[in-house]
Amino acid sequence: MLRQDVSRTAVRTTVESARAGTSPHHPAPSAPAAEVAPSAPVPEVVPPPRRAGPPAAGAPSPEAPDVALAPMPDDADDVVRLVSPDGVRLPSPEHDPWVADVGDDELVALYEDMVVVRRLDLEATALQRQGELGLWPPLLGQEAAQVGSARALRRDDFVFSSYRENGVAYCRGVGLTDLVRVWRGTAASGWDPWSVGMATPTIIIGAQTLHATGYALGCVKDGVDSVAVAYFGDGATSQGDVNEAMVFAATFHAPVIFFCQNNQWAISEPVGLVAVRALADRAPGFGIPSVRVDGNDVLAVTAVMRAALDRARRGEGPTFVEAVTYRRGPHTTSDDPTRYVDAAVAERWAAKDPVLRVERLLEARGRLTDELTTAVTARADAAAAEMRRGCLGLEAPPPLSVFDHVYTAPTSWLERQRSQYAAYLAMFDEVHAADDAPDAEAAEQHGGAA
Ligand SMILES: Cc1ncc(C[n+]2csc(CCOP(=O)(O)OP(=O)(O)O)c2C)c(N)n1
Ligand SMILES: [Mg+2]
Repeated sequence: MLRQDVSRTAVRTTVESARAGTSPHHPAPSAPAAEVAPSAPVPEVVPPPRRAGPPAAGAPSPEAPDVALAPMPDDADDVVRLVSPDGVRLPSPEHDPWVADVGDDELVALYEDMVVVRRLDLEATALQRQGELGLWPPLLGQEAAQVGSARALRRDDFVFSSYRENGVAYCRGVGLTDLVRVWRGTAASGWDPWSVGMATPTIIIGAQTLHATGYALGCVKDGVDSVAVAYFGDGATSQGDVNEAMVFAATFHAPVIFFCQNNQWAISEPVGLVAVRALADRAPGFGIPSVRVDGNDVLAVTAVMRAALDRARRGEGPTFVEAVTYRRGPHTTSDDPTRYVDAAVAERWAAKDPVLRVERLLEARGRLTDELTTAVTARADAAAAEMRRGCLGLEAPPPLSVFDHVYTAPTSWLERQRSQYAAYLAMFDEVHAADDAPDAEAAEQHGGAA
C-alpha cells in the first residue's frame, strides 16, 4: 500500500506507539515521556543515548556528544514481500497483479541475472585485490533490489545512479569492460549514456536525484511517457539535493521514481543515525507517495517498481520506493567493515540473501535442477572472464587527454592549465633523460681509477 500522507494524527499515533514500544521505528523509552498537550507541536521521542555494535577504532572521542540511534530495520514487517526468506510465495491481492506474468521462466531469468551480477561483483572485487582496479564499490546483498527494479524498466526510461548500481548497469546493457573502466583509472567516464539509457554514475551523494527530476520534466515537455529513475542510498536521503529534487518532483508531477536502496549503512554510519522513522515516511511530507519493499525479494521489488512506473506514465507523478536491504560487504574495497559491523546482524542478513531466496522458491517448484545451476554458473563465469579480459586490456590514456572533454570548445584558462601541466610532465622526461645518460663525473672517476 502506498504511504500517502503523514498527518498530525498519524504522527501522534507513531509517537504514542513509540511510548508503548510497539513501533518498529521507535524503541520504548526507558523513562516515561513528558505529557504533550494536544495542541502543542508534536515533539520527537528521543530514545536513550546508545551506539550500535562495538565501538569502532576511530570512534568519536568521549567528548563528542552521543546520539540516539533508531533500530535498524532488521525484521521490518511493514514492507511489501511476495517471497519469504525461506522461499515461500506469499500471496498479496494488491501486488500480485503486477507480477501475474512472472512465471517460472521469468523467475529463472531474474535468478540468472542476480547470479551473473553477483559473479561480476566478486570478480571486480578480486581484480581490485589483485591491484588491477584502484577501487570497487561492492553490491553484495543488493542484487534483488537492483535486478528487480532495473528489469521493470523500458528501454526508453532513463536511469541516474550512484556508484553502487553495477547490477542496474548490467541489466541496462552496459558493456562489461565499461563497468570497470573508471575504477581502473583509464577513463573519466565509463560509457555512452544514450546507448543504454543510463547516465554514468554520480559520486556526489544524491546529486543524481536532481538530474533525474530535470530529465523527467523534459520527458513531460517532449510529450513522451518515459520515466526517469534516481537510485541512491539511505545516507543520501539526508542530502539537500535529494530533498530539493523531491520538492521539484512533487510540485511539477515529474515522472521520476526515487529508488532508495536502504542498505543500512552510509560508509560506517548506520541508518538509525539519520532516520528515526522509516525513510519511506519522509516522502509523503513532500507530497510524494512512497512504498517500503523487501529489497531482498526480487519479485516484490519488480511489483512495486512496475506500479510506480505505471503511476508515472499515467501522469500521476513521482513515487518514492524504499528497498530495505543490507550491504553485506564493505562500503568500498578501501573499507574494513569488521571495525563497525555487528557480526550477528550481518549473519542474520546472510540468511535473508536475495539469491538464496529465489533458489529456495525455484527448488520448491522443481525448477532448480543441476542443468539449470550448471548453465547459470557457466554463464556467470563467462561474463566474469570477459570482464577480466576487458579490464586487463584497458590502456592508460595519454595524461594530457584529461583536458580534452572538459568543454566542447577550449577556453584560454584551460589551455593555460594544459600547457602548465605539459611543462610539469616534461620535467619527468628531463629527469629520466638525466638518469639514463652516462654520469660524466662517475665516468671520469672510473677512467681515472683505471
Ligand atoms: C556530497 C558528498 N558528501 C560526501 C561524500 C562521501 N561519501 C561517499 S559514499 C558516502 C556514503 C553514502 O551512503 P549511502 O547514501 O547510504 O549509499 P551507499 O554507499 O550505502 O550505497 C559518503 C558520505 C560524497 N561522495 N559526496
Ligand atoms: Mg547506504
